[in-house]
Amino acid sequence: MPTFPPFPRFNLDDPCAQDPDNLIKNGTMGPAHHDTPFGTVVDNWEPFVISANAPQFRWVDNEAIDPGGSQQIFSGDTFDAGVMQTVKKLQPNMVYMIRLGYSLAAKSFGGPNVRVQTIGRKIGVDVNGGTDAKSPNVIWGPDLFDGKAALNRPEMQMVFVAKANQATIFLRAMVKDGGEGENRVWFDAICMEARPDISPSDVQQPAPIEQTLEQAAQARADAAKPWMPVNNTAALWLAAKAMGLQDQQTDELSFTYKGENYLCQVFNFGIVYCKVGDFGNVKVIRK
Ligand SMILES: [Ca+2]
Repeated sequence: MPTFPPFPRFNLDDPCAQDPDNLIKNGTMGPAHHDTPFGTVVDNWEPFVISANAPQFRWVDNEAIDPGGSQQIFSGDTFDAGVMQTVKKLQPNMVYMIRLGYSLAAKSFGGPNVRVQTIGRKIGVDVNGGTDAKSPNVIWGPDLFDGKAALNRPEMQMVFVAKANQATIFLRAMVKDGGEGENRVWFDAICMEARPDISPSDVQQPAPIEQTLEQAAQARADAAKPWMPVNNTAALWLAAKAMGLQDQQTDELSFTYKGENYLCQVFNFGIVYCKVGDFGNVKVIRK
């Protein structure tokens, strides 16, 4: 059975992030970017924060390997955070390969970048397209704490077998040393392509952990696009009102769990859900 690494060559042409067949959107990491509560993040990517303290995010054009600048994450303190993108229109059971081409890590003591061994990077994938970086379903590659290594590292490559029509790619930075200096990480040149030449049976991949009913209801609520017309005579609505959850933010949303049909609905202070037909047994996930 082949093992990875070594990884096969990419079929995309370098700079691969600019190849029109790159499945990652805005793999050049800019220049288009948007505001988030943590700073600016390049378009088609969103920030995630795992540590209690959040670093700052910033699109920059000071360090990059391909055009359009790069995504920087920085803080004077320790942090564990990154950016993610959900890639859609995937083919279940197809093998895909991803590569973070450039991941520079350095400290600054008020001047040039100083390479250190206390800033790590790793890439991950949720093969179900989930967007929770803390989920045990995220498959993480190895840590790379070598401050001198930035370009086309095997640790920053991964093959995975798609299990749904979408998957979420995570680029994560971990800072161990909160002492002097500013900790900085740059991400650039992210590429992804289908690899029909690799058999899914040749990829060792942990099986996704089964969702609980509550997690399935939460995921469906997260995927909803409030605000929609609301059925305000229904059991879920009446139960939520009785629980004091205040105003609804979605209509009833249907989802399936273990082959059974369920409904959920998002309110200001929680998500209510029940099995279709079992309207006397409404449960709540309080926010
Ligand atoms: Ca770039």
